[in-house]
Amino acid sequence: MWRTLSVALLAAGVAAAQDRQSADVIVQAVKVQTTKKNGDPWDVLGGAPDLKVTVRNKARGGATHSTKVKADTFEASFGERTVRVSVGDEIEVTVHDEDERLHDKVGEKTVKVTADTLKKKELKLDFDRVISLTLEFEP
Ligand SMILES: [Ca+2]
Ligand SMILES: [Ca+2]
Repeated sequence: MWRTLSVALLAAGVAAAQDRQSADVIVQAVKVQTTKKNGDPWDVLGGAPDLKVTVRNKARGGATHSTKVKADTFEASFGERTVRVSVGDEIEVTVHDEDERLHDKVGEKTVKVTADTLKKKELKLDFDRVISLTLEFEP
C-alpha cells in the first residue's frame, strides 16, 4: 500500500516537472525569397528587405519580443533571445520587411511548443515567403 502510494507520488512529481519545462526562444537565422508573392521586389527600386523577426507567446499574456532590424538582406543571423515559453504554449512568429510606414509581412506562423521541441532544441520552419527560420530553445 505505501509502496503504491509512493510510486503514485513519484509519478505525479515527474508529471509536474514536465509541466514546468520551459525555455527561452532564440531567433538564430532567417532566409527569405528575393521577391514578394506577386514578383515585386520587397522595396521600391529593387531593394532587398530589412528583416525583423517577432516572437509572441500567445499564452502568458502575449509576451512579445522583436529582434533588431537587419537592413538590405535576404538572409540574416540574429542570435537574439526573445520570449520564454513552456510546453503547451503557442508562439506566433512573424517576419517583416521593415519600411518607413507600412511594413511588408514576409510570413507568419503559429507553432505549438511540445516537449519534443524543447528536447530537440532547434526548430527550422518554412512558411509563406520565408525559406527558412531557425529558432533555438534554451532551457
Ligand atoms: Ca518593403
Ligand atoms: Ca524595407
